[in-house]
Amino acid sequence: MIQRKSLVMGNHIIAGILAVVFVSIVAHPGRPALQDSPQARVIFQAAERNRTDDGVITPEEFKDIFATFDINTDGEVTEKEFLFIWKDRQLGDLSAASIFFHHIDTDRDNLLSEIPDMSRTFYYFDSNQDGKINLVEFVIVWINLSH
Ligand SMILES: [Ca+2]
Ligand SMILES: [Ca+2]
Ligand SMILES: [Ca+2]
Repeated sequence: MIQRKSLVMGNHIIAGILAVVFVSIVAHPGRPALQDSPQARVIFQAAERNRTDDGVITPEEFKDIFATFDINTDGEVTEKEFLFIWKDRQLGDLSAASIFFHHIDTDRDNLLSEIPDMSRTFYYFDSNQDGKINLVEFVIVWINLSH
């Protein structure tokens, strides 16, 4: 239950909202117990500052992440490119990378493209559908996608 009288303005409300988001997602039946990923936090912090240092990943910043993986800049990311950058940036073990790649290849053509894969993936990350990806959204979905 929310204790309305104890709510104070500002960061406490934001922290409270994030806590509710966390709890509502974690408490969802069938989901694994709460997990954290320091790697995902590091990626988030770097990615969200790419254009606007505002604590959220915008669609433009999300495209920048995609561009990082598109080594030959042909607009598509192959699994080979994906694994190469994953390894190069030390994002974790390669079996997780492969699982991640195939989860976000939403049309299953073994290539990641902006349409439809990245736009769907952005939508998937953006749990509260406010057009931005916050830290909590990012970490939770990142963990789900790499397992
Ligand atoms: Ca940002
Ligand atoms: Ca695809
Ligand atoms: Ca969001």
